[in-house]
Amino acid sequence: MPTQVLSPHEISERIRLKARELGFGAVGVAPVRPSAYGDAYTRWIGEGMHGEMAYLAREDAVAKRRDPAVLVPGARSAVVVAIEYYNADADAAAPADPSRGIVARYARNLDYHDLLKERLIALQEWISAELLPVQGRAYVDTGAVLERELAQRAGLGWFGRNTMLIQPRRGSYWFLGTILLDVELAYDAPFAKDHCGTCQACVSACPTGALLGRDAAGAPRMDARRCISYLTIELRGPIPRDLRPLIGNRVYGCDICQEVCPWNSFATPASEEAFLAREGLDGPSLIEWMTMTQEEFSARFKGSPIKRAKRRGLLRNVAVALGNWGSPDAVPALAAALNDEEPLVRGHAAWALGRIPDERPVDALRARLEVEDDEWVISEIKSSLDED
Ligand code: B12
Ligand code: SF4
Ligand code: SF4
Repeated sequence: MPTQVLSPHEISERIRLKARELGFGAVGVAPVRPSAYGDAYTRWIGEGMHGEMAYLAREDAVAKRRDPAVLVPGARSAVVVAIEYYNADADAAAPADPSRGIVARYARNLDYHDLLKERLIALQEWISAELLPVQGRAYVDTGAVLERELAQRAGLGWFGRNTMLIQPRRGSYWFLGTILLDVELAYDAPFAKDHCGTCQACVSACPTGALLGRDAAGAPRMDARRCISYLTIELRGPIPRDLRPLIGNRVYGCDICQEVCPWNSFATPASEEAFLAREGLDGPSLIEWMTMTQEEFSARFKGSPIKRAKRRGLLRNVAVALGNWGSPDAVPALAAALNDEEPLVRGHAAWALGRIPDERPVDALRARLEVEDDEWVISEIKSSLDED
């Protein structure tokens, strides 16, 4: 039990110090209030820009996002933390090599959800034990919380045109986490400035046109249905045919709009070893990944965010990347994938084979067409054979 009576200012200051001790590189405290941008969020959902991420559109979840006090009744303060996960490409040539895949930086080692959540719970327990009794809940990514808005309100940074929360002189390769607490604290000033200025680098660099610039009110807008991160991680079914060629060799997530952001020239490698690339995830061979069995997938991605896509989702992405490479070297792996037990993998392998200027794909596609019974896969095969 806490033994001394501290002022709200002292409490907030000690929370900041403790959060830093726990490894969070940035921390701020914000009052819990209804979202200032609730209408913008609802409009975004209304326009269908969330695609198949139905959890973002559920009525109860929208109400919680619009007001954190609906999510955690009695919540009055939000402690918002950030932790850096940047890691440079160990082999600088890998991203430009179309025979190798690019995994987004956040997914090159352990899943951040577990690590951040554990530390946030430790922080909350420490507050109760050392400062004052509190009730609350910790959230990392998956809760019905507009994390970037709370971060901006807690003074951490601004909403970049790429929609990321950017910290001045630190960049955007930072995970966010929040604890909603039922006590009044002393608050940081919200981050007021927009440091994007006239820069449009992210909008121009996005290969799929997912970034739509700012709206009249200044909100950065994205059509998530076109974002490679959505297409390679969140989307469960086939990737729309017109978007496949634009994905290049990005097999899990995408960092392009962060890579081109001048504020990320300040990024420094993560101090947390859990976020530095583990072997095999920095520029993996696409051909090798295309032949991955379920056992290999489970062993290789133990504790990794990549598990979220499941084997069939990852191999779908790898097939697309191989099709974009278009090399005859990829034919044996793709022809084998035509017989995969997952229709999703077979269909994308068929698409990829159709992009390789070689005779062997035609034979493999014809042979598969004779035995294929999935309507969608048949349509992909026929389209690759120019028979549709
Ligand atoms: C859904 C989601 C996605 C979707 C949609 C992304 C998007 N831009 O909305 C997809 C799958 C595409 C995605 C991709 C990525 N994601 Co994501 N994602 C989320 C999630 C779960 C919800 C985001 C959301 O609600 N989007 C809906 C939009 C409308 O809300 P918003 O982005 O907060 O936008 C606000 C502004 O528009 C603002 N606004 C409205 N009007 C106005 C007016 C003015 C003047 C201003 C300034 C602002 C403003 O209000 C909105 C609501 O608060 C959050 C976690 C969370 N619970 O918040 C992580 C989160 C945003 N993702 C994260 C990450 C790391 C990524 C990726 C980098 C992963 C990768 N490498 O592939 C990419 C980045 C792509 C990108 N450019 O955004 C981090 C971002 C950290 C940061 N520094 O910003 C988060 C916070 C997770 C975390 N806990 O760390 N993600
Ligand atoms: S993550 Fe990639 S696809 Fe998504 S908005 Fe940024 S650049 Fe575009
Ligand atoms: S690239 Fe330019 S416009 Fe985009 S978020 Fe960074 S500073 Fe803003």
